[in-house]
Amino acid sequence: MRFQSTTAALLLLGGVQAQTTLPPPPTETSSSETCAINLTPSYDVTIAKGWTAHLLARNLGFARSIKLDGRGGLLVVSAQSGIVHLNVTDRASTCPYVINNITVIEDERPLQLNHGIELSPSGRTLYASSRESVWAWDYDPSTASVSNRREIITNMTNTDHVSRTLFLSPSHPDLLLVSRGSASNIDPLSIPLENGISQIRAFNISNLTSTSPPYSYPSQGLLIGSGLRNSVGIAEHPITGGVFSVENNIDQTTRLGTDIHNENPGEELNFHGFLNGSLPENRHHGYPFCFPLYNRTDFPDLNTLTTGDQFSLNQTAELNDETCAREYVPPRLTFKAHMAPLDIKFNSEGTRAYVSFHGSWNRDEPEGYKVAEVEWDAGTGQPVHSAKSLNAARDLLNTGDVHRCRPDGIFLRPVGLQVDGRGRVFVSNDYGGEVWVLEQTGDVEEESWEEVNYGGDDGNDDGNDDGEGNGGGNGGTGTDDEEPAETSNPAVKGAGTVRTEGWVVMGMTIVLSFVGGIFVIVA
Ligand SMILES: [Ca+2]
Ligand SMILES: [Ca+2]
Repeated sequence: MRFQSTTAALLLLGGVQAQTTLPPPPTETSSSETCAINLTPSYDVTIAKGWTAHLLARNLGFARSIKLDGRGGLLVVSAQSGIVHLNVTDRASTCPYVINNITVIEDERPLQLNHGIELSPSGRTLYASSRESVWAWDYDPSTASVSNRREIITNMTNTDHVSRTLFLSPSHPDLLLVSRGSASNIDPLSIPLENGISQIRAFNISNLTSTSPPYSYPSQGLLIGSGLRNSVGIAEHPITGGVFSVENNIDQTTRLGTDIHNENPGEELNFHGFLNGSLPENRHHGYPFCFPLYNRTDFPDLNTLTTGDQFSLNQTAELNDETCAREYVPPRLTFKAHMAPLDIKFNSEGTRAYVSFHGSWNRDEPEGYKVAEVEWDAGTGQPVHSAKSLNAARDLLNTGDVHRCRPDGIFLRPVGLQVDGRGRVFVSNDYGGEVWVLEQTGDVEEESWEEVNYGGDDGNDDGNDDGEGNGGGNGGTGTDDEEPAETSNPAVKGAGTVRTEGWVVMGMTIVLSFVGGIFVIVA
């Protein structure tokens, strides 16, 4: 995220506001019609067969990460406005709705909370982050109030990527994981590990007192992963405890002088090992040297590269595709370029993970603007799909027409995810200031899971691109996590619709290139 433009967006979107018109309580039980009491979206979405979606709340400003407090509260970080508590109830229905909103934390400059939120297992300590620091408060869920603020981690400020995702490990709740992104697209500052840039680090919070000095991010904590350009979503598999993150990859990419930015590199799902002391020896995932191939079509100097293999932008004696394969950990899965994954959350069984894709700005044909699911093997704790898969992410909730995702309108840009005890998926939307709820109500269509790989053993090497339509058009003026647009006040006319259509979905001018160990401007 780049927040100099976010302030304007907040002003235009109105910041956090009390919800003044509340829906009446439901009068029926267990009926899809019951959810008609909820809000009507102002734009179209499509939802996968077997799932329902409805809009739960709006007027939440630039809604980023969300957290269920275990007492019926959904906490929402509204960037640079504060944290709001939505009192969510089902009453006799399976359709959640919001009774009221309570402001938990006002915009407390110079805090400037902008993305991350966590709660201790007891639900009594709240954590939230700014670009510079992580803060903790005592939290009372019965009154949605905080007290005793203290700064626990600091020294994280840099330009460009300023969201600091917080993740408290369920298996090791003494460890708070914090992700810090790069200061530019291809950032030489991320190379020395002591800069603490493009890393995930874990901090022991069990021994902190109210008078403990804050940790310094670059020099303290346990290194979970490096070479991670901007890994915004972190999750732990509920059965095995394996830690994964989703990473936003570089833009405006060229290889050997050829523009490849539309289809490569892919976004990444990375595996970080376990917090029980068995972290892998090699924790460097490649950035800013190596990047994963997604689409092989017309890729310069392809040789034997397949989807998921990491490549270098140029081939030198010091840095080339072989170096990438030898020195750096490849992603566990690769997703279509520029979809901008911002969160990942598992279901309780560990059989699937939900991923929010904020949406693209750096490609001609827009992609993302959706919530997808990725199938997982609960026993191994690893994705079912191979690292070569082109379609590991299956769409659940999509923007109806991504070509309409322009800065002058409200549309779906999913950010934070939460899964409740009933398996429902809560989704925040920063550009709409909204929260959606997804619920599986029937069987999914298994035929939609046809596997497409590049290379590998299945022989399916047909160059298909995940069934992406050739919709033409020239949308994509939306932005991804790192560059929110200067939005104008959305004036979307009329109400949108929620359609069930199966799995059918509805910059920067200077480029740094790493050549022979030196970063050069290639324009
Ligand atoms: Ca990588
Ligand atoms: Ca990107």
